Formats: sequence, structure tokens, C-alpha cells
Amino acid sequence: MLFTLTAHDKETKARAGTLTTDHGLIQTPIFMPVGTAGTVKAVHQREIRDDIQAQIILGNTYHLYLRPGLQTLEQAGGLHRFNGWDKPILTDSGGYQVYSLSGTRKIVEEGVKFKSHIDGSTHFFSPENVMDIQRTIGADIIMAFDECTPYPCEYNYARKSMDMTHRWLQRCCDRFDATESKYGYEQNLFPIVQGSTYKDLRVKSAETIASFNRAGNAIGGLSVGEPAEMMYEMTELVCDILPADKPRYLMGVGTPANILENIALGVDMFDCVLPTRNARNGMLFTTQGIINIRNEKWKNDFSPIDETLGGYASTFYSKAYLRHLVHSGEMLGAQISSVHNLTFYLWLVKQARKQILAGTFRTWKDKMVKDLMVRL
Ligand code: PRF
Repeated sequence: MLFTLTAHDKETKARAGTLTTDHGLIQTPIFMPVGTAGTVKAVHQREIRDDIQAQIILGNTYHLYLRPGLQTLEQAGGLHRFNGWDKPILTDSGGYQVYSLSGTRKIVEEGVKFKSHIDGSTHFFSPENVMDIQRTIGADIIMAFDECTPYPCEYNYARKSMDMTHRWLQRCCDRFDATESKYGYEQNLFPIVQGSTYKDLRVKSAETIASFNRAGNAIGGLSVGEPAEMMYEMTELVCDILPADKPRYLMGVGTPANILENIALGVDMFDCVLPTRNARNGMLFTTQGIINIRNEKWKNDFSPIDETLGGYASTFYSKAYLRHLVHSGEMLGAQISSVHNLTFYLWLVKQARKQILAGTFRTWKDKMVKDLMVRL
């Protein structure tokens, strides 16, 4: 997988690059819409491609393994064939979902025993079978099996957990390298830095992860409740150690401000449920600031959702109409809101890239961070 860097910002550590996969190019920095169960919730493939203009979407090993299951995915010829998305896909390893979704779980050296959130049945994930499962799902980028520690986390637990994540990584690599892609295109394995909020652990983890020399690297265990400043401190520390010539992916981040600040620290890839989840609750991110579309304030506001943004959903429908849909519990409300928020997130990273290329990123970023978080 080729990664070429086109520009480095002079005032920050931001970069603009291009990642080449067998399913097409990804221009970084990029935001990846989350399609947990093989669907970006409430959004058609056509909208993801044409309106939102996503370049890569996410899937989750945990969900896809439980439903529809590996037999169906394999018979379909992989997730791309199953859901019709022929551009790049990344799958998370389940190393996070097992902890956040499955009520009862037991973590041992061998792997994690957990109960399905769907029917309570018992399952086991190990570094080896998570590689096999991700081979069957067939994403272009697949993630190592890790443990994401909670915040706050006691030092000794964080250290032991990180060491185990590193041992699991060796097992992931061994299995990955001993197996092949099932559908004829290249897959790439990204390892994940852990270490909670402890600087010495983060340094050790970043050095260890870098030494595996894979096609790209991820930073996990952040945006789990720690203050934003602490997250930025950890990202900066880790980005300075991870190789500069490989893409860096910050997992599960975040707000528009979080994304811009982390781009400034050298992160290239992001994913988060925030734009889609919040859309379903009536919270919209716009170029003017944050809107709660349920508010009385929008009852008779017939202006477009976001004129500046462009894009079909954001310019065709009015705030008053969307508020009506959301109030009436109409499904279209969630659909329009989701397309709008994702259009905004993809617009944001595209602007960031343009500003990096133009050499104006820093001043633009500082202004945007303030403007975008205003509540209207
Ligand atoms: N590990 C994995 N997936 C993740 C995380 C992690 O630490 C996070 C943390 N924000 C989100 N998704 N495997």
C-alpha cells in the first residue's frame, strides 16, 4: 500500500498525502464514516459516494462476525461485494467493541471470551481468529487485536495491558503473514498504540509499534473520557515517534475541533460515530456552528440547513422542515441529518487538506476551532 506525502505544513505538524489501496485512492487527512454493521446507518451507498464523497468507510469485526456471520460474508465474496461499496474499507478488530458492547467478558493471555449483545451466546476472540475473520470480511485495511484501556486506568493495569497488546500484535502479524487475501486484492494490517495517559507507556508503545514496520499505524485508547488537552499531549508524543512516511490513524476521534487539532499534530486518518449518532439525536454540525434541530428556534426557519456547505441534503431541505420530520419521528429526519453531518465532516477534512496545501492551515484551523463549536 503506497503512501505519498504531498505537503507538510510549516507552522504545525499537519501533512497532506495520498494513500493508494487496491480499491482506490484516499486523500489525507481523511474522515472515515462508521458503517458498523456493513451500513453507514440511515445512509444509501449512492449518498455516501456522491453527496458525502467519502473515500473510505469502516466496518466492525465484532458486529459482522455476529451478524450476518462469516459464512454469508464469504459466500458474498467479502464485504465490498455484500454491501456494494467498491471503494476502500477498514475494519476495526473488535478490540474495542468487545469491551464497550459485550456485557460479560473475560480477558486472558489467549484472548477474550465474551457474550453477544444480540442473543447472549458465548464467543471467543483471539489475535489469530480476529485476523482470520478480517480476511473473510476482506477490508483493505484491517486492525490488530488490542485492549483499549478505560479512563482513568491504574498505571500497573495500563502497563500490563499494553504489554499484552504488544504480544497480541506479534501473534496478529504471524497469522496475517501466514495467510492470504481471499478475494484477490491486497489487505494491510495496522497495529495500535496503547498505554493509556502515561507518557512513558505511550513512548514505549509507539516505539514497539513502529518496530513492526507495517503499512500504517494507529493510536488507540484515547477519546475515552480523558480531557482533550491530555489526548492532544498523547497524540503529539506518539506522532513524533511513529514513522513519518506512514499513515497515522487516530481511532474513534472525534468532534470537529478534536479532528483539526489532531491533524495539526500529524494525524492522517479519523473515524467516529459522532456525526451519525448525534444526527439521529437531532444534533447537527454546520459551518455556522452546532444546531439542535429540535429547538423551537427553528420552527419557522425556512433557510437551508447549511448553505455554505453545499451538497444535496444540506441545501435542498430547510431547517423548519427537518425539525418537523425529527419531531414527528419520521425516518427521513434521521436520513437527512446523517447525510448532512457526514457531508460536513468530509467537507471539514477536505478544507483542512486544501489549507495545508496552500500553507494557510494554522490560522484557518485556529479560527475554525472557535467558530465550529459555537452553539446556535
Ligand atoms: N482500539 C480499537 N478500536 C478503537 C479504539 C481502540 O483503542 C478506540 C479508542 N478511542 C476507538 N476504536 N481496536
